[in-house]
Amino acid sequence: MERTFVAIKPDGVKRGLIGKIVQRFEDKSYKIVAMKMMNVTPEIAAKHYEEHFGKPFYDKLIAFITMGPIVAMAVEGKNAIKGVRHLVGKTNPDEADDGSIRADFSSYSTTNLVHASDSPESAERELNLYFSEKEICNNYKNMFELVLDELGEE
Ligand code: FUP
Repeated sequence: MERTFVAIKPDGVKRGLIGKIVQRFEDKSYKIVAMKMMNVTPEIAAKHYEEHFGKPFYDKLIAFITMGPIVAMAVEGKNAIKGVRHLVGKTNPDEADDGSIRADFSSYSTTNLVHASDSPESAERELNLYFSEKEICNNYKNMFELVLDELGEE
């Protein structure tokens, strides 16, 4: 099982898409083990996006992610890091696969609704940035895990 960090960005919150976006991850079998609505401070934003510092879109990116609340999530599942990125779609919604969240709900790279960690290292770093260990609720099994248990599969 992998754990990854996902955030519904301020555009997703303001557009009333929280439920639809969360549903995509649940439908795919992923388990949400932490979730909170929060405002991203400029300090957290700078840490989150430090790899983009100095790029032409950096200032707009920081302004956008701090302009209203996000919904931060820790999401678990088989190959969840790659799988969640696939459900989210490419950075530019016009290049994202049909059926991905970004392709279905956005046309702009800046306001592309969702962030998802791009590697195990990023996932660990971002989960630690947004959540403390005691906020993680992995003491339950979802329906997919219960079915796999019945089959004796991991
Ligand atoms: P992603 O991993 O798909 O979220 O994309 P990146 O980490 O490359 O970029 C992070 C965010 O920077 C994107 F979600 C939106 C913003 N961005 C732009 O606004 N323009 C660009 O050309 C690239 C990224």
